[in-house]
Amino acid sequence: MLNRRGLIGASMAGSALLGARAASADEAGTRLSKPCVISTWDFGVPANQAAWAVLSKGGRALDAVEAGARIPEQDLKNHSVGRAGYPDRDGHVSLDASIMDEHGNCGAVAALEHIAHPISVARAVMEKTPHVLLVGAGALQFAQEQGFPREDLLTPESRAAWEAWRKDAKYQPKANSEVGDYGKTSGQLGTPGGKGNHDTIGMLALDAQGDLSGACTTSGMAWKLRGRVGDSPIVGAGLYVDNEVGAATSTGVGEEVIRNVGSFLVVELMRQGRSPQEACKEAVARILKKKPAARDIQVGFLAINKQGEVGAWAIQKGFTYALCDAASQDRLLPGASFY
Ligand code: SD4
Repeated sequence: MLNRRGLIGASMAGSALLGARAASADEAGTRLSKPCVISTWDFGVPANQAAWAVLSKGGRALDAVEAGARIPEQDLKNHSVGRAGYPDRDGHVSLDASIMDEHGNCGAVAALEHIAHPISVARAVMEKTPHVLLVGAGALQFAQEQGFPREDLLTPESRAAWEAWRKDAKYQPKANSEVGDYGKTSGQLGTPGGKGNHDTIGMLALDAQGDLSGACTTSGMAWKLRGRVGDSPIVGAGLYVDNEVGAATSTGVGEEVIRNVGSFLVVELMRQGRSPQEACKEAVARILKKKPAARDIQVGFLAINKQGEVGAWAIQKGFTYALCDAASQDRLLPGASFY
């Protein structure tokens, strides 16, 4: 059996192979005080504030992450989560979300249309059904039975962006083939999964009782094939919480995360003694080792352990994450990366 030292040694060897450029300070991660909440991307800052309103009153991490995730879901300027999310290649806004609590309960929805708050539907799946994941028409039917309003989520702005994309789109049945040059031709979306084409809020909270929960919600990759489901609603891929150890979430090209069961891997690495930062780094290294071409796309992991230590690592520069505890409400940090 490998001890902690052996595992870290293996990680460093893997990182060296990848030509890691991150400074040693990047290895350290950050420590927050309890309660605290962290989220992916710049839009995590206002989301964290909504979560903080729950946490600062002694509320449960689960309530905090749901409240926080609902902020970008309802933000009409955010074209990557919830209402106003960019549609699939056929013009359907199709949402994925998952949520997980301190008891290991989880719920998720995938390819859900017409409901602006998939994170709350995911919570309803967790709390009101014997199931974990509902998809498509069944998820919509369930949401409506639960009283969630049905609405048209494609805003005029998102429709215009989709129509502009359609002019040149080749409709190849391949994930994100149309943005495969990372926006060099169109100048529009940028690196798949990167800033400008990022699509997920992953949020992790540690409450005053020391309990962890997580939420992850997205409209997925813009212009995806109809029916495509990413990592965000796949428990273990886009999100995983183990209240004994820590929690992790991911953003970026979900196919690469699913292949490596990324968030579960991060949590298991923390269980074996890695810091959140080391665990995120190793999970990204695993993706790159299996598929070196993944250096051209973006995947980022974010993690927290029971002690409030936080870590993040991405394939490329540009990943940001937001942190919030009593000392600092709106901190935004760049994620360390291999390239
Ligand atoms: C997905 N992981 O559907 C999401 C998208 C994302 O930054 O987070 N992009 O694959």
